[in-house]
Amino acid sequence: MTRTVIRGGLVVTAAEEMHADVLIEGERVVALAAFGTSAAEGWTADREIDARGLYVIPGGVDAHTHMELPFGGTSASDTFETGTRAAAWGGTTTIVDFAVQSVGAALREGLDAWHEKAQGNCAVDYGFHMILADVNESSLKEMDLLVAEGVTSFKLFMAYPGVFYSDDGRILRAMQRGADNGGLIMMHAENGIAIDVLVEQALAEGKTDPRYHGEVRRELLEAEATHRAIKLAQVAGSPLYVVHVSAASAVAELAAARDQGLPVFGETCPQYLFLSTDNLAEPGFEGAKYVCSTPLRPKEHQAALWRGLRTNDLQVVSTDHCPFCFVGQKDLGRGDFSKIPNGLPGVENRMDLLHQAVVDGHITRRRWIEIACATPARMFGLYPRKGTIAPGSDADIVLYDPTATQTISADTHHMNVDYSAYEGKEITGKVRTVLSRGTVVVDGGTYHGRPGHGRFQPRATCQYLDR
Ligand code: DUC
Ligand code: ZN
Ligand code: ZN
Ligand code: ZN
Repeated sequence: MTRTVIRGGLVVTAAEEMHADVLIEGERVVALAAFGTSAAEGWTADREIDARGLYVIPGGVDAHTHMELPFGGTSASDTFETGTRAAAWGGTTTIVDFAVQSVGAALREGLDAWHEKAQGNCAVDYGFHMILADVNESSLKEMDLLVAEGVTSFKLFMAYPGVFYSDDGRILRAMQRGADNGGLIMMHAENGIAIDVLVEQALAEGKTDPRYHGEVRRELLEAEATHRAIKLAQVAGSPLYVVHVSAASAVAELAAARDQGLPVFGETCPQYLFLSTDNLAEPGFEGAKYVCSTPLRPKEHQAALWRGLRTNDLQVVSTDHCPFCFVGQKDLGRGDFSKIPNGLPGVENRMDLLHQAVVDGHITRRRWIEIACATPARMFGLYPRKGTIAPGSDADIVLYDPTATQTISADTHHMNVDYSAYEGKEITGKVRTVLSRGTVVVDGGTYHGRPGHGRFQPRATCQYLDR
């Protein structure tokens, strides 16, 4: 087995920071030792990696991606191959993507189809959540089987009537089943029925520009749905994970529930922390680049999101990576904002943007690792295999240069999309080297990975709950 030593870096995990050397055998971390000690100096290795001046951090865990998702009459532009390669470039070594149940079809059919897309194509490890688009007796039963094979979380939609939408009765049934089998219910919390009325009215008034996407998807309708989801989960005795929280009032709903001791969790995304309705209102059709759901909010909401991340009322930052090209895809909504495919690219940018948040003083260095690596791993049953650097963990490790600078741009990114939502943004910090299960996949600006290195990761149930 290849023995690798990473020497002289600052190891940062959610729990601690220490100047330590890391010993890897094959795909696993086998030991850490304070740097300069005789233990570490005695290690012999086939390969030594010099990490002086660098952070040695766990590979990022992005628990919310949509590679090649069929949506809005088109399909997300990153395949599992291109999207996981971009993830690796950005220091993310595990993604959890969403397999989709079609209405009238079995969960199995959807899951098999997503395995087919991913198998043999991924540069880094991956798992699946399952989108429940058709809750019925047989799909409820199938949930148990999926949990047993490591697909332990299920996304439901209060939005998108006619596509993914579930009514409250179906939601309650799925939550009851999840309470029983350990599956974690993930909620897209927006009142889609009300939103569709507002969409129709806006279009009738000739309001067709991208910025109206943000106006009709009202904050109140995110807060209302978040509140309703929490109450339904309480009735079902089920934990709840609310995805892509963007509104301050939705954070307040989560905080109130958590203060009551309810097992309610919240995720936000870099786009809500760094972008705003100002972007949606960019001239011409530019705003289409920023159309996603939940929508970007006025800038004032950002402070509540950062505060939520600091107080742990929000626990995870994932990307909801769902890229559509500006030319040829976002275009579908010229003259009708409701036809712009919803989604933003970001899987490559998350670790850097959150490091910038450390530099800017929004979060601490350890909190960076907690919200981007450790907590998503625990939330979705991957810890400590993923999300930390400890004896026995997979050697998914990033050497991160905290002083290097870079400018985010579509000219240099690796995602298969023709624009960047963060074009021109200057970042202090940059990925130097990325190991995925002990294999160097990125090193100093060169890609060494290959499709098929990434393996499916069966997951345990949520590790924040006693079962
Ligand atoms: N939101 C998006 O922006 N894209 C895909 C699905 C979703 O809920
Ligand atoms: Zn969603
Ligand atoms: Zn609180
Ligand atoms: Zn999503």
